[in-house]
Amino acid sequence: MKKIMITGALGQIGSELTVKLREIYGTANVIATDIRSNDSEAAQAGPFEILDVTNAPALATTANKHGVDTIIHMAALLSATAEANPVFAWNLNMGGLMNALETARELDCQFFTPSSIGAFGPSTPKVATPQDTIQRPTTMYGVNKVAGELLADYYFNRFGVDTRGLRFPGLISYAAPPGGGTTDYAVEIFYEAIKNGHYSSYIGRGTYMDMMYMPDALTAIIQLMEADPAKLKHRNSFNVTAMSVDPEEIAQEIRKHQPDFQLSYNVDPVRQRIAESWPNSIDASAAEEEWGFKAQYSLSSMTPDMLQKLKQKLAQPN
Ligand code: AKB
Repeated sequence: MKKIMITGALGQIGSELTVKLREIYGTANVIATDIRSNDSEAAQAGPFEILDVTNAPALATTANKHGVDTIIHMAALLSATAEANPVFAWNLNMGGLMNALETARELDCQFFTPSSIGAFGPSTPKVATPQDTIQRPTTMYGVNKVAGELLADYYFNRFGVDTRGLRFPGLISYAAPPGGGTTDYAVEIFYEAIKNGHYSSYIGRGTYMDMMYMPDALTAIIQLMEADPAKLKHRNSFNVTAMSVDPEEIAQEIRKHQPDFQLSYNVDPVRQRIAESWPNSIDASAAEEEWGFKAQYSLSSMTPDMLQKLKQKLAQPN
């Protein structure tokens, strides 16, 4: 990776990834793009372009103009929003991916796109879900993710595009909020703990899903992109995880730092159904073996850091 273009760069992952990649590869070498701008560091402190990824010529022109050799394609709808707008989700998630892959093929770029635990479904083994297993998701997001994994593998096998991907669990972070995901409760719970001392969870007690703290997700992207291709048996996409938790376990951990924190439940049937169709825990041993993945943060080491960073953020004037 020498000159990198990121789509969806102002989203939850992109806004932190852009800053981190600029630290490593140089500010001028990381071109952030998104459908709209904002006042974040990712948009303001380096090259930024407005880009709608469903506009194929615009995507190709932007990548060409900056002479990029790597495309990190983040622009997509998350699971709950995709479920509410399935046609739009198909057009954005699949159309955007196809356009980005085509540009990568034309410009001979290395390519990253995230998959998700959403690529699994109710018939997938639920505990320690293997790397290679049944993938019959029942959500539009999951359908997009499975098709996306296959499409990215197709571009590698058919055209030799160096495509790589990760199946992300829910990502917990304080810089930019997630939007429209099923696992967003695991971020909201920290905001509400600090702001109100109470959180009403839309995901039910005992519903386990994998999660990961954002620093581990960023390291994993960079490590995979820098990995020796000769060692990769898989490409799209690797299971990665740091913890398998339910709302109760997160609340218990928050109470170690904020003993009065209260958790109640007001379960949202749509997001609960999505969560129940996903694994309780996934097995990341292929990522560990093929390119050395190892998460640094557990629930207990992440929680004080997340609370402290979020308190600092929320104390700042808007
Ligand atoms: C979502 O909940 O939609 C995402 C994901 C796990 O892919 N955070």
